[in-house]
Amino acid sequence: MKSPTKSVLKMLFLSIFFLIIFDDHLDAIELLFPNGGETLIAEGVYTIVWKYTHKYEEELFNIDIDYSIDNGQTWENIATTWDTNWYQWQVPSVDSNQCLIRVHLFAWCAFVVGPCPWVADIDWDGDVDFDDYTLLASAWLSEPGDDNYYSFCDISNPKDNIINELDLMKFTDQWLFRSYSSATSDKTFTIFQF
Ligand SMILES: [Ca+2]
Ligand SMILES: [Ca+2]
Repeated sequence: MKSPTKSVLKMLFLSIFFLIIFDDHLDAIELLFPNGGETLIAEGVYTIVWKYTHKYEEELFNIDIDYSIDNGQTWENIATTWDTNWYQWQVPSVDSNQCLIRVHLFAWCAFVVGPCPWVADIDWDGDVDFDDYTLLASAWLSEPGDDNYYSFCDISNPKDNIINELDLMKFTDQWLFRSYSSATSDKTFTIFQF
């Protein structure tokens, strides 16, 4: 049986390893149209198009679409949609060459209250980062009944009522996972009113 000290050392070692290696941001969204330089006619109907990837089959995405006519100083919501990559937009009656579109995606899980169960987002704020790591570390090697036990740190599959390497492995798999992502037009576009 390992001593707690050895296990903590191992945890620190693994932590340094994954902090260096696993720096990818998942579920990025990319706006394709309008992405800057276009001229749209006021009150015309255009298709806003974006793309994104699913990291997990089980997750669903809500997508908020906003527009700005003052280069991002203020935003108006166009619609909230889900799990699609386009939206037909009737352009408002405005005249501006300082227009932007912004799409914001966030993941959720059907029939689950709280964070998606496969996400090591221990503090439920939408991403897996140092704050979650701090919670995991403070519950390290604890079991139910211990003062420092925190059940949301038991993210191993299956849950086994101890916070140990299995939870850390799960955590490293999901390091820097984010359940949200935004994309804005690269440059302004024009809405032209006759
Ligand atoms: Ca978090
Ligand atoms: Ca566990």
